[in-house]
Amino acid sequence: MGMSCNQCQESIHGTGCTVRGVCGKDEPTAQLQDVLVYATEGLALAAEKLTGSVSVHVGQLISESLFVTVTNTNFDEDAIVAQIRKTLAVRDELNASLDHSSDHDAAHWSGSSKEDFLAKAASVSITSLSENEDLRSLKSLVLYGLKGLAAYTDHAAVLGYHDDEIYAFYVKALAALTNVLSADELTGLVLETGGVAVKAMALLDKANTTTYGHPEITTVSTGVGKNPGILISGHDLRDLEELLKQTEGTGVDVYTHCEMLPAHYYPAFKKYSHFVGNYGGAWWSQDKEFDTFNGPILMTTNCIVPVREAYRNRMFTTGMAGYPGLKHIAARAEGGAKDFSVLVEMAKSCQPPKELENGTIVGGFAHNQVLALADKVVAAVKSGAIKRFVVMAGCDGRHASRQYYTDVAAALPEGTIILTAGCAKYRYNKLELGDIGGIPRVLDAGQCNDSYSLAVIALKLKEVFELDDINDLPISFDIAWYEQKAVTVLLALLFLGVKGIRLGPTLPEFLTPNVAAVLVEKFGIKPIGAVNADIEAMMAGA
Ligand code: SF4
Ligand code: SF3
Repeated sequence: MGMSCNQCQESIHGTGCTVRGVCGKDEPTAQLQDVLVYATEGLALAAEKLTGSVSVHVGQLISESLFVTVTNTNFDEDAIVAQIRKTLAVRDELNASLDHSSDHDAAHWSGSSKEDFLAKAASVSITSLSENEDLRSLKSLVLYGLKGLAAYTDHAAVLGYHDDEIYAFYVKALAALTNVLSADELTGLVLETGGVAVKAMALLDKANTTTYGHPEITTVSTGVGKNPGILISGHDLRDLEELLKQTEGTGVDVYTHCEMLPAHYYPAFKKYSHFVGNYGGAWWSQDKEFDTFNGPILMTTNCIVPVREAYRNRMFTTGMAGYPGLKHIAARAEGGAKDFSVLVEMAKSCQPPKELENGTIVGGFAHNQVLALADKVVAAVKSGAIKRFVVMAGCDGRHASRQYYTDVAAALPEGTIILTAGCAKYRYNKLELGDIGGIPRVLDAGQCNDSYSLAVIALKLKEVFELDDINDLPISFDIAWYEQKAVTVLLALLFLGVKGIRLGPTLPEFLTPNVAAVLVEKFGIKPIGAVNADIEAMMAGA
């Protein structure tokens, strides 16, 4: 039995990835990730038996273990095995404290070797979730929603923010996935995942804005300076903070890459004069950009693409990210900071980055900043200067079909504002789209989790315009997805009652025709179509 993975948008059509992932994940890595998910379900079954709330320790461990399995986060077999062992050890502690022996298959796995885990993988892959393909599809939707959720709760936890209710939901939902459930029960669980997703994004928003201030309108340089630099990618703001502190006064500049771009919008990071700009585009072009960057690269989370020799010895992972052969920067000790000195020392002997472009990107339109401009925005809607908002948040990816998003952005009529978040923005954030009365036509709220900001803005507009239904606003949703965080964001939008979302570049491979039909019927989800036809429909409110 080979690997079986269908969790992302680039999954092989018709079968999922069964030999080697399009992402570069090989069979043993995929199988160990399945075992890790299964072990995490075992932990949830043990935690479910406890009375009282789920401990922070267990909640955070669940977040970490699921996060490891998010697309393009961790390709390192040994790191995944270590996480399986850690998860099983805590499960065993819980069961011992309850004097409980579990009948979950993973009950006796504790002393297993990597080979043992691999031998068990076939029985715990995604296909084992249910023999019925529609039920399996619904379970997959829940599981992938939980994986994305886990990334967000892990980021919040890193900043000291936890939510008992979210952790209790992990336990309930993961335990439920091991049971036989009806389609109705699973549909309920899907919607509940969306509700918890809203909570998790709100929690992370609170963690980020309380720690680093509210994002402000910011112009970010895409050029390069004369000093050597360190490039930081992924989503972890605390790693960035510690890196900025440790590079201050060293003559080494810090640049953001991909989803770290929005860090420039936070007030707390503006004081660092060596935090100079953003280098490159979305994650999938890193195999070219990392080569010309010339200095060390730190991947704090996804998305990692197969690492080329040209920069392998300059690339580091940390947190839940991992890649075989790369040096991993260890977790911080309680109350301490991570030690990035190896990157700083390496940078000092590196050439400055080679210039790829020399422009600017404007962003920082998270909810607080947009609400500060609310009078202006509302007046522009009332005067007809703004005719429609189009939410184009989500992920970017490799497929040429994503040119659709560039073409839509370029062809949208002048009275439209694009609301974005996530790396989807790289398809159009360097186009000259102008402004409407001083309001830029692309408002970037931040990382994918900052899609929460877009929901807050929509809800505020609904209140200002005294509407009963969010769908009566002049807003269309034209979302791009790739990995499981986008699944989480999608479920959050559905929970908030958003209807008629266009989803592309393709609908998820893990949705069976029957499950897709339910989403179409209940929520009006539709695949993207031709650029002009979609624009015409969106402008007409369809
Ligand atoms: Fe394939 Fe995506 Fe799974 Fe990678 S994460 S193996 S590309 S489905
Ligand atoms: Fe991008 Fe990987 Fe999803 Fe945070 S960096 S949005 S794909």
